[in-house]
Amino acid sequence: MAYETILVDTKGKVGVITLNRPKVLNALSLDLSGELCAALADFDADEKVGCIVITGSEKAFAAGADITEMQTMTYMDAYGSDFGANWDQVSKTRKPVIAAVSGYALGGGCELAMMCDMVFASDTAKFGQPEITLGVMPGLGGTQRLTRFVGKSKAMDLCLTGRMMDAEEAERAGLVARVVAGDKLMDEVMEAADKIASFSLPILMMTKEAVNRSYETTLTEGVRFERRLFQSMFATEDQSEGMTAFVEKRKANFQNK
Ligand code: DAK
Repeated sequence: MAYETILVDTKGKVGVITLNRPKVLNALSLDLSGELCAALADFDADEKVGCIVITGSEKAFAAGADITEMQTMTYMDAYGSDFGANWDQVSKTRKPVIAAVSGYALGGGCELAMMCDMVFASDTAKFGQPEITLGVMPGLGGTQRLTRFVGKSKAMDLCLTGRMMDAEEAERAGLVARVVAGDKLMDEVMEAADKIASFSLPILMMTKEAVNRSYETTLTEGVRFERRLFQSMFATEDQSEGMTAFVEKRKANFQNK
């Protein structure tokens, strides 16, 4: 499918989506969100893809939702179209998704990064929820996900002052998994994505589901859910292959079965 606001590529078993509106720092327009969700759904359905990467440019992952589109929006425009609901597709993606962030990840850009399963950041990355400066508040999960990542005090600091935090602070706070020198970001991301994609896809998806469940449930229920999933893995050929390969001192050859 031909896209206008994103670039889509497959490298080995890794699907790469690059946000591509450089003139407006990858502002997240309605068109872009539709194309991003469509590309994610395609990669999710493609059995040759085991991991997905979302990235932007060196200057900006994304500087937020497109302010020019929202400027004249009315309440009925927003409510009537359920503005923003399509973004749920990002967190519904069942395969692992890595956000590779360079430069600005602001507003919806920061929220998009947080919808992914892990964030790798270049040392130039800047994260923030500056919506307060525009007379609104975060609306794509910022007040909820950011609080779970960095805790209440820092989430309040970021949402109420609109300030940006750099990559080092974001890593310290738990928002970012790894900080990498700018020119090495995509190498490190692709190395991790290749590694992830080399494992059994159903087991990866179950692992992702279990980690995400920890946000939605009590510890007792979460541990029970994890145990049930773990037990179910003995019904897969990949469990047998993985453990047999270890015993036979060879590399496992997973078949996603
Ligand atoms: N939207 C539209 N255009 C943007 C933009 C944005 N978010 N960010 C930057 N641009 C445009 C600029 O207007 C400029 O365009 P021209 O003037 O060249 O035509 C171009 O990108 C380059 O930007 P600057 O000249 O400003 O570049 P600087 O390096 O000087 O500054 C900056 C970079 C990132 C600090 C600055 O551009 C900036 O402050 N940008 C806005 C950041 C921001 O406030 N982001 C939050 C947006 S609100 C929801 C859906 C979405 C959302 C909420 C709810 N629902 C559906 C429920 C999300 C809301 C947001 O994200």
